[in-house]
Formats: sequence, C-alpha cells, structure tokens
Amino acid sequence: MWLLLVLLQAAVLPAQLCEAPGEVAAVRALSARLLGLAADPARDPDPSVYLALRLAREHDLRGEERYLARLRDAFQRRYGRSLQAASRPHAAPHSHPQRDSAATQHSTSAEVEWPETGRLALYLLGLRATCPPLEPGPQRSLVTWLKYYLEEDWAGSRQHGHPLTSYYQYSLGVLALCVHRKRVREEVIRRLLAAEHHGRFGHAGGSAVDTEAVAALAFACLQRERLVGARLAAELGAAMRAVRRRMVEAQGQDGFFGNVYSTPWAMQVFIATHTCRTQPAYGRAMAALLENLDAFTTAATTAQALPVLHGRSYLDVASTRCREELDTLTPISPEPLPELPGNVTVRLVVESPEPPCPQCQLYDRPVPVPAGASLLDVLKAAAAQEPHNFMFDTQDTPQGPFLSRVLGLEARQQKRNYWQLLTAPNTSLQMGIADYRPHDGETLILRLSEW
Ligand code: B12
Repeated sequence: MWLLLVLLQAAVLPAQLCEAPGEVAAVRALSARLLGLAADPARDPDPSVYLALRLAREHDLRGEERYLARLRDAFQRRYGRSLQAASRPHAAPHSHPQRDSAATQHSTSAEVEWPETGRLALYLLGLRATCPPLEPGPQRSLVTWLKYYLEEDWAGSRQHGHPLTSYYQYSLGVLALCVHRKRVREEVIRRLLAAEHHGRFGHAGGSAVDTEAVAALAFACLQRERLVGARLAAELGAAMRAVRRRMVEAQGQDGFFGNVYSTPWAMQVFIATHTCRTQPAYGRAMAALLENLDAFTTAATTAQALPVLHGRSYLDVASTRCREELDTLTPISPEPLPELPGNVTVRLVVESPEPPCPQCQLYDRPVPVPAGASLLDVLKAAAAQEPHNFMFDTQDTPQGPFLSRVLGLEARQQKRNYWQLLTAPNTSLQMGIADYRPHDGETLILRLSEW
C-alpha cells in the first residue's frame, strides 16, 4: 500500500523529483530567510524574490500576498497606462527610480525610453504564478509593454550587434512572453538562436552560463507551448541539446556550471528539459550547491537558487496547484554578521584604459579598515582618508549597490563598460562591493572594463 502511495505521489508531483535530496531542513531554512528579507519594507520589492517564494514547497500565503501588493504598486505606477497612451509625444511613462540615470543616459528626447525587458519579464513570470490565477485581462497591457521592449532590444541588436539591454534580459523577455502564450516574431527568436550558436553570451570578467541557461529555458518553453513551426522547433531543440552538452562538458571539478551563482540557472535547464533525473551532472551540481548554501546571503542570489532546490524551473510557474499549497512557512530574520576583532589593511588600486591615462593606475593606496569590513567599507574609508582624493558612487539594484563611478569616471550602459572588481593579480570577484570581505594584505583592483 505505501509503495502505491509513493508511486502515486511521484505521478502527481513530477517536478519535485529533481529537488534537493534529503536536505529539507536546510532548504526550508533558506526559504524562511528569503521570506524574512522579503518582509523588510526598507527593501524595494523584487519580482525574482516573489517567483522564488511562489515556486517553493512551503508558503506564507499572507506574506506572499503582501509582497505581491507591493510589487503591483511599483509596476502599476510605471505601466498603469497603455503603451499607445504612453508612446504619444512627451507622454512617456515615468522611469523607475532605480533606472532614472540609465534612462536619461540613453534618452535623446522625453519620449524615448530605455527598455526594462528583464525586470518586466520577471514580474510577468511572477504574475503567472499567483494563487488563485489572475484574470488575463489586466495583464494584457503589461504583455504588450514587454513585447514592445523586446522589439526595441531586437532592433538594437540589429543596429549594434547586441540588444540594448543584454542577451540575458532578451532571453527573459522571450521566456516570459512564451509563458503568457504570446507569440513573438520568428526573427526575434532567430536572433537569440544565432547569438547562442555563435557564442555571443559571454562578457569580459563574466561567464556565459547564466545567459545561455535563460536562453535555453526560453527555447524549451517555445517548444513545449508549440508557439513555433516545426522547422524552428527542431532548431530550438538542437540548440537546447547543444547548451546542455556544453554545460556538462564545462562542469568544474567542484560540480559547478560556471560558478556557484550561475549553477542554479543551468540546473533549471535540466529540470525544464526533463533530464535532471537521468543526467549525473545534475546530481553533482545539486550536491555542490547543497555544500555551499552559505554562499547565498543576499535576497537576489537566494531567490535564484531556491527554485532548483525545490526541483522547479521558471517553466513551472504556469502549473501551480493552488489547492495543494502548504501555508506553513514562517519568516526568519537575517542574523547580523559576527564582529571580528582588530584591523586589516587592503591595497586599493584604480585602473582605467581610457585617455588621458591608457592602462595606467589612477590610484594606488593602502586603506586600513576593521576586520570583516566589506569592499564598500573599504571604498568609504578610502574616500574619508587624507588627502581626500578618492571618490565613488553607487546605484541601488536588486543585487545590491552597483559601483557606477570612480574618481569621477562613470561607467555607462551606452558605452557597455563597467567598473570591474578584481583581486590581484587578475581574478574577477564573484560578489559585489557590499558582500565581498577582503582579507589583510589583499590588493583590490577597480578596473574600467568593457562587457
Ligand atoms: C548582465 C550582468 C552584468 C552586466 C550588467 C550590465 C547590463 N546593463 O546588463 C555587467 C557586466 C556590468 C555586470 C557586472 C558585474 N557583475 Co553581473 N551579472 C549580469 C547577469 C548575467 C544578468 C543581470 C541582469 O540583467 N539581470 C536581470 C535584471 C532585470 O535584473 P537587475 O537586478 O535589475 O539587473 C541589474 C543589476 O543586477 C546590475 N548588476 C549586474 N551584475 C551585478 C552584480 C552586482 C554585485 C550588483 C550589485 C549589480 C549587478 O546590472 C543589471 C542590469 O542593469 C547576472 C546573472 C544572474 N544570475 O543574475 C550577473 C551577476 C548578477 N553579476 C555578478 C557579478 C559578480 C558582477 C560583478 C561584481 C563582477 C565583477 N567582478 O566586477 C560586476 C558588478 C561590479 C560593480 N560595478 O558593482 C554575479 C553576482 C553574484 C552575487 N554574489 O551577487 C552574477 C549573479 C553572475 C554570477 N553568476 O556570478 N554584470
């Protein structure tokens, strides 16, 4: 009898067969910590966090409802009007506060605006995962907005050889439209297929795994939902298999695809293409992830890891079984980091390849800080120390503070450059300025790089 029950459960909940084996407590604690971070009103709501809460095995349904209300408020303000009304001259919708500088950098007139493909795509994915399911009517204008942004990105990719945002956001856009069963032009899909085929997803200092994985998820969705013709479907299938093969071949000794943060994205591809149980690389990646759960300290990274720990991919948002949801999760507040005694000294170097100083160091000074300080604390200490010749600026993003300007030099999306964070001699950091904690004697380099 019990065997029958187990088999029955397996048949009813197929997605959960890819979940973390026997680690229910650790994964549950991670979910509860994310819930705790989500409950903090000081943090802007992030659609990835909502998605992660919705794709979890256990829920705090009231807490999720409140979070959705905050998200709706943020997005309603921006996309409340129809696209037609908004695209009338001088009637462009207000930019999202976090995007103001990006939007103005690129705007040549009031009515031109920078696409928000990725953010809107994540929000629409979240809306597909609500319980009870939302009426499709009110979402239609959001879907139209996303289609418009994707077209902008596509036009940009024809003009500049890359989307205005990035292939990561472009892929999220295709994925979200697909999950909402909205068709996109074949040319838009073919552009992504070509980029995947020609290996255009990587950038200096970053691996291509995250982007490749999101693109493969979009391909899997288009195939599953039968939104493309037979010939294109066959090409998408071949591309998906190629991505999976490359991921397996490139899996590190440590079990990761790329790094610890891109691994969950890659694992989603195995889940979405029903290969998580047959592919040993998936099991190795899951084991590596479980051994490194403490790497997931921020809401953004935790939100990306949780779905796979529950054996779910973003393609599962449309198949939520509302009546079976367990309303049993309670939030855990984040613990403060332990204080470490003493001080450390870090050498801070700034490099820019731009004139008037090609390849030279614009700044090179030791900076003393308390032990356990973050790189952000180092930058603040450098700015405060005599002779006050170090300055920097950050922009708030869902991933945390993004270093946008150093010594008056601003990195710009338009120029596709950024302030890359490295530890000497030449290793790109896998964390942002707020999370990386340098050790005594370490040399940290801020380098204006292209991506
Ligand atoms: C594209 C991308 C970039 C582009 C963004 C440019 C652009 N306009 O699109 C560039 C090349 C600039 C970039 C830079 C960095 N990135 Co990056 N990036 C990504 C990627 C692939 C997609 C982000 C995205 O578009 N999300 C979708 C949109 C809708 O969400 P969003 O939150 O609004 O996205 C914006 C911010 O996230 C910001 N951003 C991008 N990366 C990072 C990293 C940090 C720490 C912060 C605070 C912000 C930030 O740019 C995005 C676009 O505007 C993610 C992959 C992933 N798994 O998330 C990695 C990722 C977020 N990046 C990462 C890292 C480590 C960095 C760097 C710190 C690398 C380095 N050593 O310099 C730097 C940031 C340095 C700084 N100046 O503060 C890690 C973060 C891991 C962590 N522990 O938090 C990720 C997860 C990649 C990975 N697998 O390791 N990145």
